[in-house]
Amino acid sequence: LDELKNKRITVLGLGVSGLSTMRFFARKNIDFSVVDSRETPPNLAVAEQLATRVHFGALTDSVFNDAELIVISPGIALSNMYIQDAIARGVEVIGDVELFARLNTKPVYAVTGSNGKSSVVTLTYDVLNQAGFDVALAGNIGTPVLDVVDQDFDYYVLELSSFQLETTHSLICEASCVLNISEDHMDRYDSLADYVNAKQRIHLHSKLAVLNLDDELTYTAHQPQVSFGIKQGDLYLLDGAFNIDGQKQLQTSELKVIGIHNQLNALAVMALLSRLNLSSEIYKRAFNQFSGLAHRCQLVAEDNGVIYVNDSKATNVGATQAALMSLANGKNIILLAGGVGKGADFSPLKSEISSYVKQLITFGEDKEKIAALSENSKQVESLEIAVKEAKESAVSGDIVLLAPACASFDMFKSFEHRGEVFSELVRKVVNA
Ligand code: UMA
Ligand code: ADP
Repeated sequence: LDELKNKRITVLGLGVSGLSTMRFFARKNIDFSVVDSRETPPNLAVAEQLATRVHFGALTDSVFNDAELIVISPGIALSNMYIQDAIARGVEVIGDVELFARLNTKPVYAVTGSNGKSSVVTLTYDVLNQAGFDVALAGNIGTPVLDVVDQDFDYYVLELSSFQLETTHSLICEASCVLNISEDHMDRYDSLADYVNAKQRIHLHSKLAVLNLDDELTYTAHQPQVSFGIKQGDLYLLDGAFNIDGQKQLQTSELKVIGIHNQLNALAVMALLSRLNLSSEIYKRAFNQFSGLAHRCQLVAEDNGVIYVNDSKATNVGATQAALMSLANGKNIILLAGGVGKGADFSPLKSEISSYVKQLITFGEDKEKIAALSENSKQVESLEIAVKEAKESAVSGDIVLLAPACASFDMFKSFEHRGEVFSELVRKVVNA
């Protein structure tokens, strides 16, 4: 902390993590200035009150002139030319998670991956709570890490995005996990390899690396390590049970959320916490009570034998594939997809669509690209029309699934907003 007091610090970005960083510095009586590339960023008034200097609007050559340390928000790429110039001048650029790492003395469990992070960290948090510990859940899931750093928790469970990991160098973990990797955020990375490298940084100072044996991109040379997989690994699934080192620990039916992907998530949780040697009873209680997170494969309504499912959080191809594989019963899915594809290659979806999707209805910015994946597809102008069309063509036994494989911000405020609008529209058509 004393080191920070002697530095000229700039907080870059005024979103959720920028606000938390400012409040942290203010609590510690550390001076800082604030920069945001937007003319009227969120939290502007708080910044004007707490910072010694502010700059709002397009970045210029001079905004970082006197900075010695930049605390950058995850939404801003390190490749930004002004940031690159600053780095070349010797300015240190870190994120809020790195600040947390430098101050924290408590054990940390950290999770990254393309899909399932929030589900896995929430279930990890639930298990530790069942075991009687006082636990903080923070990071990409929503609560910024510096909001909880000062408090006296037994454990920290952190969800970390590739963006956050790019600017994190000294995080020590009791165990760290890369759950799976499929294409995402290709508007920000030059190659899949860059995205993988960012995620693999989670193991840098880990006491136990957790990897997914079914997904080579999660493989690491880091030791010690523990692996999970559907049929292989230190933890795996066999005959309806979770197996650890060849021993049946618990029936998979104890987990109330459906689908193989959720069972794999449960294995990841047990792998992360394996060194704590918690009893099966504790896992059982947590697994029994976990009803899944909102907007992840959530049942919205059942009407005349047709099931409506909201998986608005499927914001990339991998998540949509998982939803189709978990839910389909033959070729019975009417899939609603579309939005902003973030530069993704949608072609991996083709095989699941041909196996499980009887009709594809697409909307939003990338509707044409997705519609091209199937012969039986239709492009529409809004989610409302998509839901109406789906209702008209569905017959008993069908599932109407919103799993867009895209971000939402062309038509909605967030994936939550998209999921709420969908659920509302469904309730309207089924009650009509
Ligand atoms: N922005 C500007 N100019 C700026 C600063 C930000 O235009 O000067 C824009 C960014 O380009 C972005 C938006 O503002 O579009 C938000 O970026 P941010 O860095 O300010 O984000 P925060 O509000 O601080 O929220 C961040 C995470 N957001 C991102 O990584 C984009 C949140 O994850 C996280 O919950 C929060 O910190 C607390 O740790 C959200 C997310 O979408 C849920 N994450 C991505 C994902 O899950 O796929 C990685
Ligand atoms: P994240 O925090 O990584 O976005 P979430 O738990 O919020 O992960 O789930 C995001 C999406 O991925 C949802 O559509 C969910 O159904 C799906 N999903 C969850 N776990 C997995 C998994 N292990 N593999 C693939 N998809 C998954």
